[in-house]
Amino acid sequence: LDKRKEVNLKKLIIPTTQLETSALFERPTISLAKALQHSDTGIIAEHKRRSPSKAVINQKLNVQDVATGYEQAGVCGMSVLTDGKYFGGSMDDLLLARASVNMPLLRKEFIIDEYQILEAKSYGADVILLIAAILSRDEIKAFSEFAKNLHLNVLLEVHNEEELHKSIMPSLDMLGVNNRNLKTFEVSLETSKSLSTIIPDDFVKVSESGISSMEAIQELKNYGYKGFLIGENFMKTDNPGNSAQQ
Ligand code: IGP
Repeated sequence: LDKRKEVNLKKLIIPTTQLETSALFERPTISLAKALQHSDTGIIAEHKRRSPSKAVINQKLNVQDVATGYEQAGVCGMSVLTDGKYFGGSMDDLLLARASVNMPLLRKEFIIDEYQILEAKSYGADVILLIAAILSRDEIKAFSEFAKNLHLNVLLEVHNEEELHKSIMPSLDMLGVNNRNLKTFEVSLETSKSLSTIIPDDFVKVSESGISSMEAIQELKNYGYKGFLIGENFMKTDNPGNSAQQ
């Protein structure tokens, strides 16, 4: 089942009018970009059961416990994978995380349709991810403006210079550099370092993937990064909240 088919089926089951009248749709959102600007740790901790690169990471824990643990650790925000096919996530995960914590929540998803943005808001997200590798400049513009109108933050993800140049626009709040190549799954923090100089200063910079030590975070801070998206390193342990505390 590809994303397009999945979204079209969802539209038949829960029409947009229903999303827009849900109770959570009225909830005032929390800005992750602001939280990152005022934090000295900058950690965005992810809930991730499995991934195409690693298969099983953690299938035992429930999302409420993970969310509560992360919040107690004092992270800036939480990323919740909602993709089922590759990451074993669901919209229920987002909803359960929302019911458990008050920090900013990112819906981690391959967004290809405005419907998914309405859905994110009505399931309690504060932030959406847009991935430059799978979107045109026009789509990035339309989706980010759509999200801004709903008072959601937008994190735009890039992996190379070309994607970055294609994506720069004022409707984005945060620019994320994915250290993982989505085609080869190779991870290198050098990607964040080399792209940092060409990201304009008005965006909050986030480094994503493959971060596993305080030293790495310290180093990335020297390159201007304010946010650090960490999944596997926390999720592979029995107590992700405890791991996020260190
Ligand atoms: C987290 P890691 O290596 O700490 O588990 O990575 C996060 O960056 C990664 O899950 C991710 C991702 C994505 C997943 C970054 N961009 C896009 C799915 C889709």
